[in-house]
Amino acid sequence: MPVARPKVVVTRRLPQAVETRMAELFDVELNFDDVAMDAAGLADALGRADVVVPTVTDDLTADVVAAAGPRLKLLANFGTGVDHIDLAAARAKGIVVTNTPGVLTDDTADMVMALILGVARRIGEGEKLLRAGDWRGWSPTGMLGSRVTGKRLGIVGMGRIGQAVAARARAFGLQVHYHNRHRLPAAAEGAVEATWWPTLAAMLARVDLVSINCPLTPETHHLIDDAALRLMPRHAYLINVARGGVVDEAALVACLARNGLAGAGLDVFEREPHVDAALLAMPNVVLAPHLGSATFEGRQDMGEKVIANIRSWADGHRPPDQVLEGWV
Ligand code: 8YV
Repeated sequence: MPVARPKVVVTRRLPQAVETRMAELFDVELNFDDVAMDAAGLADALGRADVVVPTVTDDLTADVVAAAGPRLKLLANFGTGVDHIDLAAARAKGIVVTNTPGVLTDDTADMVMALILGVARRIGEGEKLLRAGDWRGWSPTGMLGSRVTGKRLGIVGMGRIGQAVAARARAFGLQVHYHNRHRLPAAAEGAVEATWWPTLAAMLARVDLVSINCPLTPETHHLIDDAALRLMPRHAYLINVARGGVVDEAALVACLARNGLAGAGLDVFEREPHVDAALLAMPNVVLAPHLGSATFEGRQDMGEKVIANIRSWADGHRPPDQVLEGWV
C-alpha cells in the first residue's frame, strides 16, 4: 500500500543535500544536533515513525525493535553493515531492513591499502616523530619497515569490498589469497589470480598480511580469536576495516604485546568509540576512527541509496537494498 508522505526520523546528521531532498520528499525529522540517540530516544523514534534511518551508532537491540510502534515499517540504514540491528526481531515484527551496499566499496578498499602501507612502512610512527621535533635526519638504517611488494595478502570475506581490495593488492604486487564461505567463480578468481582456502586456519598460517572484510554476524563474531592469531606468522600484519567484533580485541592486544604479530592497522573497534589504552600506546599499530566510507562522495551516495530505498518502499515496491537475514 503506497504511503504518500511517510514520517521519517533520521538519527544522525547526514550530508546537507541528502537532508534537503528528504525534507522535500518526506515528513522528515532531522537530528540537527547530531547527538547519537540513547535507548529512550530510539524507542521514541521507533514508536512514532513509519521509517527510521539509523546508522552504526544506534544500538537497535531485540528489545528496542520489539517495542517499535505499529506504524514502523522500514529501517532504512545509512551504511552497509547491519550488525547493530537485530534482524530477527525486525522480521518478527514485519519491519523491512535496507542498507547501502556498493557505494562505499572503493572508499573502504582504499582504506585497507592505506592501513597496509601505513603499518608496514611505519607512516604513523614517522609522522609522530617528525611532529614531535625528534627527527635527526635521514639515515641508512632509520625507521625501516617491511616491503609490501611480493608479499601474500589473505583476505577474510571476498564480497564486494574483499574483491576491490584484491584488485588494488594486485596493482601493488601482492599475491592474493582468500577465505570465503563460497569459492568465487573461476573468472573472478582469475581476474586477481586469487588462491582460495576452504579453511581460515590454513590461510592464516601462510600469509604475511590479513585483511578482514567480512560482515559481523553471529558466525563471524571473534572469528579472529587467540587461536587464530597464534596461527599467523610473527612477521604478519592484521588489518581490520570491517567491524571490531570480528576480532577478539583483548586477544589481539595480548598477541601484539608478546610480539606475536609485527603490527596492526585498525579502523574499527569492539566498543567504539572506546579504544583500548594498550593499542593507543603501541607504535606498531596504526589507528583510524572508523573512516572506511568517510568521503564526501561516499556519504552522499549512501544518502541517495537511503532515499531510493524509502521511495520504493513508500511507492509499494520492494526496496532495492532489502537485507535478507542469512545473506549478510
Ligand atoms: C559507515 C560502515 O560509515 O557502512 C558501513 O558498514 O562500516 C561505515 O563505512 C557506517 O557504518 C555507517 O553506518
